Amino acid sequence: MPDPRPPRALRLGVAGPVGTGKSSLLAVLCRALSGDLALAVVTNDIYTDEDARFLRAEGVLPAERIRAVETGACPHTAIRDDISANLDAVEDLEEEFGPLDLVLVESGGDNLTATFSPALVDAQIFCLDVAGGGDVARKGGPGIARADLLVVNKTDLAPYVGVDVPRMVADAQQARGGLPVLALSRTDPASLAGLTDWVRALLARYRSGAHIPTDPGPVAPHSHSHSHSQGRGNPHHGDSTQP
Ligand SMILES: Nc1nc2c(ncn2[C@@H]2O[C@H](COP(=O)(O)OP(=O)(O)O)[C@@H](O)[C@H]2O)c(=O)[nH]1
Ligand SMILES: [Mg+2]
Repeated sequence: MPDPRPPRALRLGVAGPVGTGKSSLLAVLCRALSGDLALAVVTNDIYTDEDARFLRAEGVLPAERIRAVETGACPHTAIRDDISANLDAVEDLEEEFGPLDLVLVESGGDNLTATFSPALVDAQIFCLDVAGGGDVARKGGPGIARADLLVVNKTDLAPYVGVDVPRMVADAQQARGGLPVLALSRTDPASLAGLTDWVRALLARYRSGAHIPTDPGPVAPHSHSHSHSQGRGNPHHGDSTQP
C-alpha cells in the first residue's frame, strides 16, 4: 500500500478582490498558527511587493519566510495558467525552511473571477468583504461558488455600509450548495478562531490523505496566447527540482 500521507506542506491559496482583507487574513493565520506549525507565505502583487512588505512589517513570520511574486498586468494568470513563478517560490521556501506544515499563497487580488489552479494550491479561500456590497455574494463566479471556504470579511463595518450580514451569509450559502461560509472580522475573536479552526481541520484532512483538491473552475473568458493545460493535482509532487 502506498503511504497516503503527503510528502510536502499543505498549500492554501487566498483569493478575492483587492482590499477585501486577504493580507490581513494571512497575518491572522500566521499569528495564530506559527506557534506550533512551520509556515511560509508567498504573495502576488501586480507591480510591487507591497503585500510581502506589509506582512514582514507586521512581524508575523521571520521576514525571509515571506516571498513576493510580481505578476505584471495579468494577476490571475500567475495563479491559474502560468503558475511557474509561484511554484518556484513555494518550492524554494520548502527547500530552504522545510519541512513546513503550511504555505499560504495570496493572490494579486484581481476581481471576482480569479481562482487558483489546483496544480498550485491544495485548497483555497475566497475573500469578500461587506464593503463590497451585500449583493456581491449573489453575483457568483467560481471562487464564490466553489472555493473551499468563502470568507465574508470586515463584518464590523456592516452597520456603516448598510449591509445585513446574516442575509449576505445566507445568500452566499445558497450560492455554494453547502460549502462553508465564514463571517469574519478582526474585531471578533470568535470569528478569528473559526478561521484558524477551519485551517487546522483542513490540514488534518490533508495529512490523513482525506482531502481531495477540487478546481473551482476557470476564470471568466479572456484571451491570451498560452494554453490552459494544467491538470488537476500537483505535477511537481515529490519533485522539487522541476520548475
Ligand atoms: N474594519 C476592518 N478593516 C479590515 C479588516 N481586515 C482588514 N481590514 C482593512 O482593510 C484594508 C485592506 O486590507 P488588506 O488585508 O490589505 O486587503 P487585501 O488587498 O485583500 O490584501 C486595510 O486597511 C485593512 O486594515 C477587518 O476585519 N475590519
Ligand atoms: Mg494584500
